[in-house]
Amino acid sequence: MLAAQDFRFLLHRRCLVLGGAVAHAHIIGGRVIAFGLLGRRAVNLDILVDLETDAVADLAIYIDSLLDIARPDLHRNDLWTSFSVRHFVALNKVAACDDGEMFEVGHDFPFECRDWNIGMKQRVPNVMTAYTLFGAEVSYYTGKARAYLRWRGVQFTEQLATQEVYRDIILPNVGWPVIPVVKTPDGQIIQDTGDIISHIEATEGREPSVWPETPLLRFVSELLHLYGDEWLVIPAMHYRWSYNEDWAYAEFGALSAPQLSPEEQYEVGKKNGARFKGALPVLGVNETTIPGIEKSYEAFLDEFSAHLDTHPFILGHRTTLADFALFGPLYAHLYRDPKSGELMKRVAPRVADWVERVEGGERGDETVPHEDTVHDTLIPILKRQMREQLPALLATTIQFREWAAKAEIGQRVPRGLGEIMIEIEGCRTKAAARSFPLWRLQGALDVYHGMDEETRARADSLLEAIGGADLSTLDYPRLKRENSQLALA
Ligand SMILES: N[C@@H](CCC(=O)N[C@@H](CS)C(=O)NCC(=O)O)C(=O)O
Repeated sequence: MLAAQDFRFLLHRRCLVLGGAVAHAHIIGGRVIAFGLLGRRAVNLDILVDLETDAVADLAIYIDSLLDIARPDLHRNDLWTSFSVRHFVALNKVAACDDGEMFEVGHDFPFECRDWNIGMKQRVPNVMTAYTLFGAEVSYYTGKARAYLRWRGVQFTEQLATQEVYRDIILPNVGWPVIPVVKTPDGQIIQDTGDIISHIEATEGREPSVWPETPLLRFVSELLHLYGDEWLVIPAMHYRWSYNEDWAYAEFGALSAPQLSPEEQYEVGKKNGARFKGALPVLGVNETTIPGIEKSYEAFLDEFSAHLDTHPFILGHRTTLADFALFGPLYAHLYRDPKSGELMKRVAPRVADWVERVEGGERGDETVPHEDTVHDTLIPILKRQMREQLPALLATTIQFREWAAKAEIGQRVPRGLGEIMIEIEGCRTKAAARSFPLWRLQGALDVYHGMDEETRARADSLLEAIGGADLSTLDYPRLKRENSQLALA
């Protein structure tokens, strides 16, 4: 075991690409707890670097030590010559370069390392034009936002959502403790990954758009947004809290109180983590449903693997919103949590590979427009979504209509509206009727209702084929976003 403090590293995340091989490590409470080379692609190296100290040498020594243990077969001197470090994400620090110039190290910042020297190829963004992402590596929706921001290519730095950040930034601006939160270059604070993505797409106007160009695929991307955000949260939370509980407490503690000892962090993490673990009954994760959740998740992994056999990304040849949406559950919880990651890498290495590619900012081929057809290999996943999530959504709309009938326009919609029954692979249980999924569903239905007749007919055939025909006539009172909350429109 390496003690991180030996190298004067402070908590942060990194990606290292070592001539195509990748070193992977986690540091919790100041200790490296897992590392290894992942074969061919990059990855997060959760190391902690204080670039204000003797960073270059420290980093090199640290990586050297990791490699020594992880891959003693590799000859270090050979590696250093081709060594480069990509994606120095979230290093919200200023580093002095050899020639004395100051750079802020931020998003996607390439370093070249030769003979232990790191030369900086690209100046970092002016802070005045950069976004700040407040979040955490352990967080589902932060992973989604980070992958999007990195792909979008906007300048951003990431700041850990410590207790102070919650107190000074999140609570005063958002009103409740939630991550991720983005601060825009003009000082606006935005919560909700959907709002963050829509805002940046609209203000930056970059090409290609995160949404596929064609209307049917755009609809499918919104359906999968709904699935990734609001249904795959069930297996994500189950695997985290059933198989990675202690690890999660250590992570929660390390992020909110990095200054404490590992033992103290664990205690803090246990307290903070209780709130998240407490969501299990809300989601319907219990002894009755766990067998169904595991069966469904493993089948989903098979289906997604089969799709990835022939298509690099969810909608085909390039990254879109659908990838970021599924990346939410499939990264922090189901890939990065150690036990869950083991499962994914064992039973669905293609999915783990996709996670690494999306995490690494891979874009695919952006020169070819999408054809407006849904690949056959996506159908089993959409069928699974409709089979499991649609009944829960329909039941939630009933509760929502009842609530709305007594509410005023503009009234805040409660997060939970009552109780519904959910069913996953034959396992039935009670769960909360959560209102937020209706917001994501509204986004998908708006695309559906905006289609021309010809596209709508194709969408109807798709819905018929996947068991989603009920969506075409579904109608419920409209929702809007106000002050980072849902309100009755
Ligand atoms: N719809 C929100 C969900 C954000 C969310 O649930 N974040 C989690 C962490 S990954 C959280 O902070 N939850 C606190 C809570 O639900 O009370 C988004 O997309 O940003």
